[in-house]
Amino acid sequence: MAGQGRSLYAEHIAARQRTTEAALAECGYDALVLSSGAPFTYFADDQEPPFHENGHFAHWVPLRGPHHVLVLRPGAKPRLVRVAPEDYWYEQAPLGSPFWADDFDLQEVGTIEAAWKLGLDGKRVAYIGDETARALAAGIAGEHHNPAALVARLDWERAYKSEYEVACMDEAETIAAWGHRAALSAFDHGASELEIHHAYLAAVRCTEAELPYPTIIGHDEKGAILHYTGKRAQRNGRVLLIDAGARHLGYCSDITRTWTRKECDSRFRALVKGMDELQLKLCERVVPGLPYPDLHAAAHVMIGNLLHEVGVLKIAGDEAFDAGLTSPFFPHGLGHFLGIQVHDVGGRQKDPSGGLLPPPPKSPYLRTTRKIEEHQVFTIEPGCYFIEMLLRPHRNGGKADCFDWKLIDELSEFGGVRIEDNVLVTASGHRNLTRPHI
Ligand SMILES: [Mn+2]
Repeated sequence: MAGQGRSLYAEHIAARQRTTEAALAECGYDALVLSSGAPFTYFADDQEPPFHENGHFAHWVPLRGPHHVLVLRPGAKPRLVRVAPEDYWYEQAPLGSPFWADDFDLQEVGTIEAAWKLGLDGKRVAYIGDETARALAAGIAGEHHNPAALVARLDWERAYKSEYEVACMDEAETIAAWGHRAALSAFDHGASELEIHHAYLAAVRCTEAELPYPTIIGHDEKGAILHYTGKRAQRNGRVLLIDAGARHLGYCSDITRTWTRKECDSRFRALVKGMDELQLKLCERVVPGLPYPDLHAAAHVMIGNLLHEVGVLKIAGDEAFDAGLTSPFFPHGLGHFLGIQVHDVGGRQKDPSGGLLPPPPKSPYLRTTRKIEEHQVFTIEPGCYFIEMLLRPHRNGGKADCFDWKLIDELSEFGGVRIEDNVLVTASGHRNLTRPHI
């Protein structure tokens, strides 16, 4: 990252310093220690899941790997201690000259113990991370580990993306789009779920463990399983629902597309086309000041209207939503914050001090209840699925004649449709980060 990117990063670090200093002052601390985290093993095993750095640490610096320590104090350059042990089991690549190095008082040590020589005696210090035993040994009392009031303030700030972060996310969109285009091409040629997955990985040029989340690649009826991670070998699906992202410098993209081949039922194809159109209309409604749950409610009505047009529902969208008849088709939230974590922090916060806004009772899975504001990045991902478990209670319910059950049974073999873009909130609306690419 050179030139303009370099100055964007300097601005990002200056903003982190400013917001951290304010949060420390409000919570009565003199310093904050963050560590990148410790790997862990499965029960009774010596194998580890892929390591993810502590998000609070990753918010400052894209330094990969466990056990690094960052010490933040008001008015002082952040001190970053990189743990680089002599080791022949794992690669210990030299750091080189990363673009971020000048923004830290950077030190390299050979042991984890050396990284925890903090030099903060007599200060009121908070620690955020999972290496609490080391923090305790370094003199930070347990009551100052992950203090809720401080974590809430930092989570709140993470919702407002700096220009550096948006540039990282733009790149993550570009990379994921390579994968989505390769997946579409493979699907058009009749590839299996497993082959499409491999085509995706080859195109994004990373391992599966480096993706922000496991790919969801479902043909036909499997598209109705919201987190389907099976990878079947059968070829020639008629529908492909693919939900897959990428990472750049720790920042995620999260994109879903639903594609059909000519063998797919024309009524299901109308559902896919209608979902694509209404997804864009929902993006157009994004504006600072709007509570995200209002957008979620609008999605229910629009999806209800689409189901009405296709003939699945015999009543209009607003009536269907009021009667709870859109939820069996759209049983998840419209979207979530996106950033270092694919389901990023802070989406249900009412304010910086930690108050929460619960989701509406009809939509318990909605992850974003916060008011929409400039610089937020979130997903807009309306969907519609034929999920027998959710439809069954309605087959003999009081509103059973509001549904065309014959049509539902005919369309069920095509699974479901979801269209997901990532959007940045601007001063007057939004910028769609995904559509320029796929
Ligand atoms: Mn998503």
